[in-house]
Amino acid sequence: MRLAFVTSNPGKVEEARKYFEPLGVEVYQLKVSYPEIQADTLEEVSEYGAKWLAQRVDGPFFLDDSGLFVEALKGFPGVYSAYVYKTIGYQGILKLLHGEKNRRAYFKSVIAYWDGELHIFTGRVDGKIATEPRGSGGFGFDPIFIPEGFDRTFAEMTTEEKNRISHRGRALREFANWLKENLK
Ligand code: ITT
Ligand code: NA
Repeated sequence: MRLAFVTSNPGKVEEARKYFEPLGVEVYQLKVSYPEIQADTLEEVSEYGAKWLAQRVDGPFFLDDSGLFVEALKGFPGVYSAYVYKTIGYQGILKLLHGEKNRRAYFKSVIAYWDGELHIFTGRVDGKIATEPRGSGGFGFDPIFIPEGFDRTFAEMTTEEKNRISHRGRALREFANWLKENLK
């Protein structure tokens, strides 16, 4: 089976590929841009995007909308994560948290799969924001995020390690389990 992943982000594609490879599913990147609406939740953003794409893309596809939610910043950047990353970057988040004791944060991923109907799969990982960036793996905010139970950032992990515990890995697991049940 081949699965189209609509995204501009090669880091996400790499993670989905690594996840699905052992299951005999080939993931390929479909670079079609879609509107990301301003909404309160990642679910709303991904649902709107998937329905918009459904009218323009042939065949099944999935997309992934993710965000980093920082407790001391009342959930910011959250649904604004892509914009924040492009503007102030992870250094900007570190600056906003300078001197802050509460470093708690979580990542969340919402995968929307369209096969004529919409299916939503989510995953979350709790952790904390490091005081300085570490590591060169991964992408985005990975150098500043330390998942619970570890002392390394996501950027200091291999893709396989990150997939085992990450928001995206968890959403991909739900997605893969659903596919197993529904493609019999
Ligand atoms: P799309 O084309 O798939 O939308 P994007 O990079 O814009 O790619 P998102 O809107 O889902 O993706 O991501 C919001 C931001 O959060 C973006 O800057 C990402 O780099 C970052 N991000 C998403 N997942 C991440 C992860 O697993 N680790 C670190 N940063 C992540
Ligand atoms: Na995006």
